[in-house]
Amino acid sequence: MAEPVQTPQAFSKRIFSGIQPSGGLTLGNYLGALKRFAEKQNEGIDTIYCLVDMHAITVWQDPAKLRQQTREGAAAFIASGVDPARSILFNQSQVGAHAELAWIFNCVARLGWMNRMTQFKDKTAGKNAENASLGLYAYPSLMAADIMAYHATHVPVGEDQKQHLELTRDIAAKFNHDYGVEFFPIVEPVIEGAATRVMSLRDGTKKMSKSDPSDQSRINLTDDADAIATKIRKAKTDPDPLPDTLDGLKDRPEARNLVNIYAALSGKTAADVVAEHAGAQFVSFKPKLAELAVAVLSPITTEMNRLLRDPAEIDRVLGQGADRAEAIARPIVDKVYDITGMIRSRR
Ligand code: AQP
Repeated sequence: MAEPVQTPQAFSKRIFSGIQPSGGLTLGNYLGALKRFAEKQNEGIDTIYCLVDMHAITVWQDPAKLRQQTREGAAAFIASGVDPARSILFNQSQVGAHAELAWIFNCVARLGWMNRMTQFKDKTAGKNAENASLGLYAYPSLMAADIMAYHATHVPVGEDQKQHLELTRDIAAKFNHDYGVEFFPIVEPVIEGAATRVMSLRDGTKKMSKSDPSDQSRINLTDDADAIATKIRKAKTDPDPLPDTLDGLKDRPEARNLVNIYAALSGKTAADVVAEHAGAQFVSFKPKLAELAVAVLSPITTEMNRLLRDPAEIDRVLGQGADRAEAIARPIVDKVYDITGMIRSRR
């Protein structure tokens, strides 16, 4: 007779989040993710952070660049305040549990659910979707596995990832229901702060993205002060001055974006920023924003460059993080094999 499955009844608070090393990281990744990852670590919660290199290859990546971008991403985490001694920091492919659990979740998730994912639609818009990789389609299932392999309960993310987290909840709930267990927690998205969705500097209706073909659309964490100032000076705006209340920014996405960025960088609310700069023209607001962006980002860029001078040390940190991640994920995934009825008799 099969042994009864022991399942945990309560889950202690644990944070997991990841970033794709699919390009250089942007101001959007910093404000929407990295900055908050460091804050969470400082709240004394278990924090696990991952460079999701297996997600990155859902779109073809040059192998040498992927390696470099993964190291750059690790340097960006550390330079933004994530301490690898206090948080677990590693790259996804070093912990096999992610791919193993993703397969099981592929068998739990329904095609209808995947068909509703807007990120897949956005990433294939204007292209031949038939030619997209199966991995890109299954991306949210791997993301659910990333989170559930650690029984993580909270995931700090930007607004764009909300739908994927809802899918993670659905997969976890269906697994629990199908197997009659309470094995996976139902995760909570943590979407907070003034910059949950930093928009492109060229188009206020599009997310700032590391894979946008236009470098002018984003601020990279590796940009120097001149590049930052030039990009902000050239950022698309409208001819009107800043209003005195947030309502006045309603149909002005580019203006709203610059105000939000200012707010997130200064730790103020968007309403405060508008009140402070009411009536200002962009010709005077933009240099102030550029000055603030340089003040916040240049120490991060300097630290990243210092760390990147020793790639072997970055690899060592990632390896050590992977060992610590594996120690948590392996027993969880082994239990999943047990729950699903797979024989594990190797010694
Ligand atoms: N513009 C953004 N504003 C706020 N948060 C953002 N994030 C990304 N862009 C913004 C947050 O950063 C984390 C890591 O995202 P990711 O790199 O895994 O994937 P993504 O959301 O697809 O980011 P990109 O830059 O758009 O990557 P590509 O171009 O490769 O697809 C997530 O928490 C995300 O919310």
